[in-house]
Amino acid sequence: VAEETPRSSFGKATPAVVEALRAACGPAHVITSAEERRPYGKDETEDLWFDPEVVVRPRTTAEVSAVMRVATEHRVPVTPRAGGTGLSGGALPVRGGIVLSIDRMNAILEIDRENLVAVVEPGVVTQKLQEACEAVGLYYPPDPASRGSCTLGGNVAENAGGPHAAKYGVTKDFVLGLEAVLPDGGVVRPGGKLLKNRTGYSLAQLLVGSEGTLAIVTKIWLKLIPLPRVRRCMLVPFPSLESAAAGVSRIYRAGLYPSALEFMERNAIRFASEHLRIPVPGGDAEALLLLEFDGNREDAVEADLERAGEVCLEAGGIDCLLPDGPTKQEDLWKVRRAIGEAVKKTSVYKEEDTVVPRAALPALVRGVKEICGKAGISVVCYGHAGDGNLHCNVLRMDMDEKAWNERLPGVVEEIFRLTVSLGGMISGEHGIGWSQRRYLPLALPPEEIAAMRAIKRAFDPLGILNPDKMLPE
Ligand code: LAC
Ligand code: ZN
Repeated sequence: VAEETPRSSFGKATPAVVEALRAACGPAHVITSAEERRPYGKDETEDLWFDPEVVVRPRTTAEVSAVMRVATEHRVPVTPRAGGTGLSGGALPVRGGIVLSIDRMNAILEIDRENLVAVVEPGVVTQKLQEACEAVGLYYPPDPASRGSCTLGGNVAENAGGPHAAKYGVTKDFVLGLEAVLPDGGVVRPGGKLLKNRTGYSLAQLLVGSEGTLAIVTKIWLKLIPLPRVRRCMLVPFPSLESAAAGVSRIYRAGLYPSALEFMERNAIRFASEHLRIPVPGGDAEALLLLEFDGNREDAVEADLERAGEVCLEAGGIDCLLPDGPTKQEDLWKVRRAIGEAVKKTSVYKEEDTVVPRAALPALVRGVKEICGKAGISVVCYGHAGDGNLHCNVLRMDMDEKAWNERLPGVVEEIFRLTVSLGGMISGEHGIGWSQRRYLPLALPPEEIAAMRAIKRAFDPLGILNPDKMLPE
């Protein structure tokens, strides 16, 4: 198993490198001033920041390729950057070097209505594609909470999920093909407008979720589906976290298949509702489930919703609250999507993205609360219950910094050990990146980590592409 690339073997962004980058992308698209570089040193992961030496904003695949040839020649580390909304530090330039931002590569190239395929550049904002699809009666379901500012390239790099993954799956389930630039500047184009493809290794699928450590995605072929004409949601308050979590498996056992099934504990919804100043009914209950059903026939969707309401009441739900019209329904989703941001405003925090088999969710929720309770640390839980994916935000609140720093690592480790003991994994959709890499050995056996290191080496023998991410030291 290869060692990490030693720090000393990386090159710096010397004047010669900067000159070569200017030749590659045009001088206007190479940023060197400290002030303009600053925003490229962070993403949405806690308050982490690293200063890149230089930022490049290529417009074409050929320019990305030229940048990578410069980086390879001078052994300068490159951190690819898309929307900068990541929650595991994937876009942090932890070794300085070059930040390669794909924000200018933001064209929707084609929405092919015969083949139901969208062809896009990686800098397209996810919601923009969704709106363009909806305008022609098509649907691209993956919808991370940040869909208004994240981009499809970042979604591919992180294999992003979101509420509608419960029915439709995550980003990987929609990627049919990719164009990507390898660390040495070579270009690969696995897949395309093909719904099936069994020709060689599935390179495109390997790159999905590789967190920008293997190649830089420059074009994406995405599967689309017809837009469901009807969408209805319902909010069900529960008296306890566990009863809400237990309600989730009962819904599936009843033969129902919601298009979204979200879990939120009281504080999660309260923070977000106050943050947006949008009131949410049922907010006094310990926990809430937000369910959505979709389809093409109003009566069928309503029938599912009604049946789900009965099941929730049997499971201990207090009430079934139906938003009155599309605006109220959209408000509810706005509040749901704002939870992460609202929690962040409330306190210094550490975000965990646990995932377990759906039926183990009640045990996970109970265990997380117990672990944090014992340590005297606050935690607010919410997430994609239909996927068994629980976001646990551990909050410092008014705890003094010293106690927080002492207790936090132990708490995180205990949460992860519990997750793994329940058959789960330490990230469902946010990735490992920089902030979780040290925990990878808790979840994966040495043989698997060794296989991953071998893959990394095969793509990136110099270790220049997004170093210090995903794989542990
Ligand atoms: C959410 C993001 C944080 O579910 O994944 O809100
Ligand atoms: Zn989420």
